[in-house]
Amino acid sequence: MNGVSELVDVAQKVAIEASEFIRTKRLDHVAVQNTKSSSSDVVTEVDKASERLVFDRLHALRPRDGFLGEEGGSDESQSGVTWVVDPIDGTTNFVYNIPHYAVSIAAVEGPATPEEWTLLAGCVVNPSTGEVYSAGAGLGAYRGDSELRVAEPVNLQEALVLTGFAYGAHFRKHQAQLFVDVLPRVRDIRRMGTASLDLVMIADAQADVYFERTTSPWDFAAGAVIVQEAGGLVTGFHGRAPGREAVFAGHPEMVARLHDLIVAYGGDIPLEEIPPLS
Ligand code: LIP
Repeated sequence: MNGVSELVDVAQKVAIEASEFIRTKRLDHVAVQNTKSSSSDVVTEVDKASERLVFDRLHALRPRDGFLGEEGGSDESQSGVTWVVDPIDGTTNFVYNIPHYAVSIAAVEGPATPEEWTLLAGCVVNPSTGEVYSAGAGLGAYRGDSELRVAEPVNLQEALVLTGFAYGAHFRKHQAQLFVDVLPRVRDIRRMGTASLDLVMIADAQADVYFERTTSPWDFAAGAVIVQEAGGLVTGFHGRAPGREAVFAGHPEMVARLHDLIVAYGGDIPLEEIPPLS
């Protein structure tokens, strides 16, 4: 697609600069500045400063593009392209100095909602390791210069499953109950704490399949392009678009297997029907 490789270059350049900014800031003490949807949903000054940096750089390089950022940054698109940005994905890991957080930058065409967008380009950078994952639609997915390929399918009993937990306490209770049934039927699960890095791990065959609910567009947009370009499928429940209700990612066969297991145990209950904590 015309212009996609330029979008990949821009995403990489800006994500690497933001990653370096974050890495330097992490050398100092980092305090939680505020909480958002719940006491688990933390934000620091560095999240906000990183988003400002990404916004400014993208605006300078591509002034007609739109912007949608986790920390509230937004700008209408005049070009049809919008940047979907998580300035620090995995903020809890960042606060606790666990070296597993990321900058995630995607370019999408059309409305910046997963049901309507076309994914064009994505870049995910882990500041702690310096690893740069990127992909452009039709151009393949890479970690540095190495091309990525999702793992071949295995039986669920031999599958390493990545997942994440929502910030709302009642969602967490439901997720914990669901995993009572899922955990004995898979090799193991990992809750690494950074959705964008979960997705690049899937693209890099470091795990077999990913499933999470309540994810926001900036959590998975860049990772989704990378998984798709690595031969994987990113989808929601019952063939619907991925989004807040669910994101599955992996080899299409693995996604089908985990999807059916989750559905068999009632894991596809609509989010608004999950009961409040008693
Ligand atoms: C977080 C994720 C994490 C997921 C959380 C949240 P944040 O992003 O990447 O893996 O489970 O629900 O979305 O809030 O640290 O940018």
